Amino acid sequence: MKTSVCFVLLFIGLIPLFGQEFRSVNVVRINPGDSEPAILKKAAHVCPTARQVSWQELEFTVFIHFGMNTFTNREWGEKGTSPSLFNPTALDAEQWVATAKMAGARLVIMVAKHHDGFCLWPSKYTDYTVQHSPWRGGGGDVVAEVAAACRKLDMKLGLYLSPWDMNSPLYGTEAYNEHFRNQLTELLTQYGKVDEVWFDGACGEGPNGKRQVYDWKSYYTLVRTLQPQAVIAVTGPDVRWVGTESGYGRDAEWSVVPVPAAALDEMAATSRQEITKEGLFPPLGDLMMEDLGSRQKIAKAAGLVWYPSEVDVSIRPGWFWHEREDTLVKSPETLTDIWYSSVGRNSVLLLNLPPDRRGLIHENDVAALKKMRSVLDATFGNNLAASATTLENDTMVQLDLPQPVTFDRIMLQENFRHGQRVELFVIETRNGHDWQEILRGTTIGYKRLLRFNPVSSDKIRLRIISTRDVPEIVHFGLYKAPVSKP
Ligand code: FUL
Repeated sequence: MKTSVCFVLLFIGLIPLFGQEFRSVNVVRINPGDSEPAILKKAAHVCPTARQVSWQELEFTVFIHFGMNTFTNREWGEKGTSPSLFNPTALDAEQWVATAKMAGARLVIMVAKHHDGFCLWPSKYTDYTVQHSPWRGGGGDVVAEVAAACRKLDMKLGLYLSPWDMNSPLYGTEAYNEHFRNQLTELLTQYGKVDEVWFDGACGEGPNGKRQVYDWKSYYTLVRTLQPQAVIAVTGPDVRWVGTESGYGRDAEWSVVPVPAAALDEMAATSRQEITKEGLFPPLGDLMMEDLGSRQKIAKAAGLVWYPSEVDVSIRPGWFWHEREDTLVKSPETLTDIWYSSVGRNSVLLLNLPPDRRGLIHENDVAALKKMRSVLDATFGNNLAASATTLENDTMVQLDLPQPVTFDRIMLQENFRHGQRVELFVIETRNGHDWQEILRGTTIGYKRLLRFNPVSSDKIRLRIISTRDVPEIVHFGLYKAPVSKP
């Protein structure tokens, strides 16, 4: 595992390995003559940018879908709905942010404009905003209230601005791109620091029946200029959509995935530097495939990029609040299962909490989140391996405990800042002289959480069977989940 050695070498930027020099890069080209070992080595040294590191370490983030659809009982809305319908009776953005914080999230993404075009801030580029609603006598600004609550409660702020706009008469013309950039500029200059900008790829028809050709590059450049620390998700270059809205990431989730040749060529054409720095290309290719980053996939790639997964899912069936769904809030057990299958599978969880017509997150949602949080705290608050003596070599970490412990959860973490390397591992316990396998897994990445029936042992080891380079395991913890009461 040679953590300290690798750290020092990476720190100075170069790692001499087998006579070749490998640098930490965010994007790398694969040359037609590259051998399989050379490709694996390149893949092992593709690393996150600073903004991708900060984002990954958030682990859990919250989405807030609230707007005209909340009042019309719709999901995508329609053009022409009167702003007079938007009238929450007790809107409390601090309750939203406090609920997210209580659940363990560290960033809240507010949907500032959904596909219907209704703006939750008083944009000066359209009349279709809160300013023309009865709420707060037309003097309200939901985005400002969420930003203030985030500042007060020490939470990060993210913003969602839907490129699809059913209401804008400019939609479907080149002028809409400028209109969109104008609205983006308002959002990114009036509300303080923004750490995530979320673009949906949906491209429906506008009022004139036309679809828009989005100028993504110009949107990305604007975000980089106005809020350089913000990641751009998921129709964006920094954060990848996991490919479903179920809450479940892949069993093998790679943060290093192929990048198409066209994107590399574009980078080369616009940059006088060699291609190692971040690019600004929209996601290309099918992100819904089961296998995105295996050896077979990267062997055929033109290049590789660090493009980590975000799992977005709603706590209810819909993204917006609907009264009929008050009884369909995901149970604490399902939410906990989603946690293991997203945060525990090398992804960031983005959980949607839609406020109701009062402008509050409903009591049922809050109760389910509280229970989920208490189960996770009771499980991961106590690492049973904290007092273990650790024995290590390049492909094995062994924990020796003073006495046997009973555990049914394992947390593994790679030093993801240096790349993602482990492809296959096994966990074993020693009974007498023999080592017994208790489970096998594929990728680790930023974090891998494993669940199994309780096991008691005082010697537990992680053996890496297949890896792309010397792995750097920075966490190997043992935990016990609370026994649920009937
Ligand atoms: C989707 C949208 O169409 C949904 O309404 C929602 O905003 C979700 C997060 O993304 O593509």
